[in-house]
Amino acid sequence: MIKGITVIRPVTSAADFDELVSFFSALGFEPGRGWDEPARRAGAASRGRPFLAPLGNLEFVDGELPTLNTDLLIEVTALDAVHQMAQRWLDKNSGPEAAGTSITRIEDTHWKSRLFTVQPIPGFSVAFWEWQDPLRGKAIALEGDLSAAGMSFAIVVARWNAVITERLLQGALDALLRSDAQRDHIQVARVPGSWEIPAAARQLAATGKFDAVITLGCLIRGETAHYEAIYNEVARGIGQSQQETGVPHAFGVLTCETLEQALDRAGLKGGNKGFEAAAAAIEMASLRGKIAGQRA
Ligand code: RBF
Repeated sequence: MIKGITVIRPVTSAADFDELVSFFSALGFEPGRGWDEPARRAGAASRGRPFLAPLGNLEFVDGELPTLNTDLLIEVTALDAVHQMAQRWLDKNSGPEAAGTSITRIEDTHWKSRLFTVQPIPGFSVAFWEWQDPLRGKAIALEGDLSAAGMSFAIVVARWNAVITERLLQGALDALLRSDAQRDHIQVARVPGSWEIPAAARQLAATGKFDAVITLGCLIRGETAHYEAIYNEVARGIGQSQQETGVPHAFGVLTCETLEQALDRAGLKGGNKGFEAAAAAIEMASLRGKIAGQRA
């Protein structure tokens, strides 16, 4: 139910607002959806520019505070690089002698971290910090890695609409090999059409030889009678094989209105759904190993 935490910082002038937006953009923050409200009464126009962070904490502190100068703390990786970027922004935008702006050196804190504070405009300061032990800052979530080293994969590819599915296959192989899978640990199985994918996927998964199965096909609505019925059965069959064998199955069966749309999704370089399916397979195979390891 809880979605996120927003910290609001009122800014007193349009120039300061623009400076802060420039500073946080320069540091590489992901911009959120900004807003501009026209004045509802005289002089009451307002605007907002959110900057997004992947994690937020609301922290109550009883006792010594993490920093004396600000209550806005931003955890980062590569603190030295962030310090350099902040310094560079200050040099460019406010000049070294500009009154009211400042940046401290990076210093150790009393809580096993390193921290610096920067004041990009007078009256606004923010602290950036990083754990001394890099593993401390790791996300709490259990996540798969994108290394396929030592893993085995089966790829089931439909021959129907081969102009598309061969591209998906190239994308999938590209993702596996670039993630350190070995060629002789990849088994490609060809089937006539998407309809046949689930049965082959199931048989391959049941051998227990593969860490993941990647399914590739292409159904084009305009050219496929009973499109919905076929598609539903293919999706259900692949899902069922995954659940009953416990082997991750990546879903790379395109469902498109037209051939042109299918070609778009099978882009050899960018936007190749075969590549994406293979990346998902690697991640899920890795996650499965980690979850199994946790239980042991
Ligand atoms: N297979 C696909 O992978 N994509 C399609 O778009 C597709 N369209 C089909 C349209 C018709 C009218 C028929 C009869 C089959 C189609 N198939 C398609 C093949 C299907 O997946 C399967 O290979 C065959 O029906 C043989 O079992």
